[in-house]
This record gives sequence, structure tokens and C-alpha cells, in this order.
Amino acid sequence: MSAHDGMYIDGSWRPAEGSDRIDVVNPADEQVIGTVPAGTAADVDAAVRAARTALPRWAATAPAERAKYLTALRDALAARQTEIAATITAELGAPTGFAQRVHTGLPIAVTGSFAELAASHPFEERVGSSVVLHEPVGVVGAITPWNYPLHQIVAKVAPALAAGCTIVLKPAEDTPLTARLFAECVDAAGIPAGVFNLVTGLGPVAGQALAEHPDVDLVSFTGSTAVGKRIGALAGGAVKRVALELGGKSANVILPGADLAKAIAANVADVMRNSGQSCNALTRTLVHADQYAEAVHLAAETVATYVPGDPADPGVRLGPVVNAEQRERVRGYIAKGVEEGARIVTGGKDAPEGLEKGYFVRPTVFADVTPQMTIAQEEIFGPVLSLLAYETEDEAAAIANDSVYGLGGAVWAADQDKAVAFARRMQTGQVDINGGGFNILAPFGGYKQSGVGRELGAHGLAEYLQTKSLQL
Ligand code: TXE
Repeated sequence: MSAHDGMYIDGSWRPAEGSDRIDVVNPADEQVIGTVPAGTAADVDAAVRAARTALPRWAATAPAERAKYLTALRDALAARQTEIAATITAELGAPTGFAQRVHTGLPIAVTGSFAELAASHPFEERVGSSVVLHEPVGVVGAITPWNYPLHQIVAKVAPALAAGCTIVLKPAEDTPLTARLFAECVDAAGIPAGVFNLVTGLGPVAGQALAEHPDVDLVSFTGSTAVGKRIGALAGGAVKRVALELGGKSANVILPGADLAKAIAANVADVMRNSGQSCNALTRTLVHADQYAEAVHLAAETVATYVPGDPADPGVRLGPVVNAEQRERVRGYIAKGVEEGARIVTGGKDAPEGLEKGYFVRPTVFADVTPQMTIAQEEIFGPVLSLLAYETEDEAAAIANDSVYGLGGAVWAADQDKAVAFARRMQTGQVDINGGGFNILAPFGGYKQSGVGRELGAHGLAEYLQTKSLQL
């Protein structure tokens, strides 16, 4: 547990300006496990001022020096990995193994990758007779969601630090304890005062104040499409940079001849991961009509192996969703699916047996889903999979692309070339080919309403840089 309270501003912990607090609740048993201050515009303003003051020195630090700080941050996170993972299990409900391997293992690796990028990135390049300088954008306002509490923070803070930007972070109100531990790691890494600042608080108060602040140069937001659109509009109005990582409704296309059992097993694992609370979750499975019945059977059989339970129990792979509101939202979508004519193969909207306490949802598979149904169009953000049938590859491509979103995707085919050819037709930011996994150096981000900009790797670093041409 964190030893500190308050806001981390200008290199030290200080009390919030106001006295309101936010309760942090364990979604597995609905118990309050901690509280954090609800920051206001005054706290945001103090943090932005600290970030602005720290900017000139940090921006002028040699990239190799920033790389050293990032390595120290990676080491500080690694030293407290087990404790951070336990905090994520407690405030998000992530199963322990997953909290260790992915929730903390991934961002530790990502922090290391940005240490390497800071050291190797060409911050200056020659273009004909000009020299192009890649300079930090300035003060970054980072607003993060709860679904991957540490990764979402690191995916913004690490590239911002590598670029030479200073930061004010407003983490999600559901998972602020992880953010507090992160701030302690920044402090332990010796990162200079004011370079990173933490303000906890509610979205419409502290988040809004940060997004609107005139002295923030770039707002980087991950969260719902509704809030993302407002932040995009604010940034557009103020002519400031914005990066948005929003929702998704990603398609998993299984072409005839692919290994159906393998494709379905991977798909189910993907949708059950993090209780379905991943923006790139493959929530629409597209299967050829001839294989549809078999696919539905396989999906139901595999989902039955995911039994919801206490995420702190090492044998449990499926925890609750984050809060009561999300549980009601997911249940509402399940009810809507039934209402619109989809068939529940397994699961349903009632609480799982024996789990009346906690925000648990039954893992659910829908068959007979058609492309226009609400459950095929809107992001559910729960352990719910929809199977859709297609007759031709053209039809599969049309269904896959019939979405306002375009974040993730997957293709399975008998051979790699065929899968890649299909992937080229998909309007989405990432496509996994025949089970290809997550690569922390590959750009991550959305087409269409899934967002603006990219995270991770050199493309993620570029979001925090602006270019200046020197005509020689
Ligand atoms: O998101 P919000 P919520 C999707 C998912 C989920 C839905 C709602 O479909 O069911 O969004 O989740 C801050 N100005 N995703 O309500 O509200 C808020 O404090 C500035 C997809 O939790 O968008 C938090 O820090 N900031 C997703 C962050 O925005 C505001 C991950 C996200 O919260 C604000 C999470 C405002 N007016 C949810 N209002 C993904 N892309 O991975 C809220 N916030």
C-alpha cells in the first residue's frame, strides 16, 4: 500500500485544496479499500504550473540522460511489481496471474522500451538542405481509464518523458491507488521535481479542468468515445494537440480452411481477458455459414471453462467487472441482445451462481447475431462474445468494416498470405494474423471513431514531439 496521500505536485506530496474524497471499492466484494482526494481545478492549476516551470530544463536534458531516468523508473516499478499487481487485483478485480503477467509485466517492459527509444531516437535529422529538429510538445495533460490502470498511465507518461515533455496525470477514479504507487516509483527514480505530477479526482471536475487548461499543450486521453469527442472538440477549439484512444468493436474473421478450434479458443480467451474490459477485445466473431454451428458449439464449450470468482484466488481466471455501473451496462446489453433476437448459447444477464455480492457478470456467448443488432455495433466492455455468419469473403469484409470503430482485429486462414491479404481490407489500426500476439513496439491506435494518434514504440514517441525545420 502507498505510504502517501494527497497530490504529487512539484516533487512532493501535498494536501488537496478541497476536502472531498473518493472511495475506492474492491469490485469482488464491494468493500471500500481506500480513499483518495477529489482534486479540483485549483489542484490541476498548481500541477500544470509545476509542469510548466519544470519544462525548460527537462526539455533541454540530453536524450541519453532521459533514458537513464526511464531505466530507473522501470527498475522502481519492477521492484514493487508484486505490490502493484495486488493493488490492481484489489481495485480493478483482475485475477492475480494476469495482474502480474500483463497488468504490471507489460508496462514494465514498455517503460524499458521507451528508455531504449529515448537513447536511440533520431531527435535531429537531415532532410536535403534542412535540419529537422524533433522537439517536445510541452506540457502534457494525461487522462487515463481504469481498465489497465498501470499500462494506460505508462503508455502516455513513458513516451512523454522520453520526448522531453512534462506531465500532469489525472487517472481514473476507480483505480487511483495504482496511480499513487506509480507516482512513488517516479519519485524513487529521482525524476526531477515538476516533471511528473499526479492529481486524483473525478472526470467531470479534475479531468475537465485539465482538458480545458490553457497552459496544457497536448491532451492525451484514453476512455469512452463520448468523453473523447468532447475532449477532441475542446482541443480543436483551442488549437492544441490531442491524442485519443477510444472504444472498439473488433472483428475476428475466421476464413474457411483455418484451424477453427484454435481460432475459437484464442478468441474466447481474448474476450474473457480482463473480464472483457479491453478496448481492442475481439467481440465479433465472423465465421463461414458452413462452420457456424460448430463454431458456436466450440465457443460455448470453451466459455464454460471460465468460471467467475474471487480474483485474489490464484485458480480464478475471470474476475468481476470494475463497478456497479459497468455491470448494469453489460447486463443491459445482454438483455438488448435477447430483445433484438439473438440467441444466448451460454451465460445471460443474471448474476453468476453463488456470486450475488461483487460486480460479477456471467460469461456470455450470443449466436444468430446480425450486423445491425446493438450487440454487434456498440462496445459492451464485458465478457460477452457475438458470433456472426457470412457466406463470402466480400461479405465478411463488409461486416468487419461495418462499424464506427476500427481499433483491433484478427484474421485466421489456412495460410499466412491469405490472412494478410484479408487484413489489408480491414479498416482498423491493428490486425492479429493467425494468432500473432501483442508487440510493444508496434503502433497501437484506432481508425475511425476509435481515436486519433498512436501509442507505443517510435510512433507513440512521435505523438509527444513537434518538428522544427532549420533551413541552412
Ligand atoms: O469512461 P470515461 P467510463 C469505454 C467502455 C466503457 C465506457 C465507460 O465502453 O463501458 O467507456 O467507461 C475521465 N473531462 N471505455 O465511464 O468516463 C475519467 O475520470 C475529462 C473504453 O469509465 O471516459 C477517466 O479518467 N475527463 C476505454 C477517463 O476519463 C473525463 C477504457 C475515462 O473515463 C471526463 C475505459 C470529462 N468530462 C472505458 N469525464 C478504452 N478506450 O480503453 C470522464 N473523464
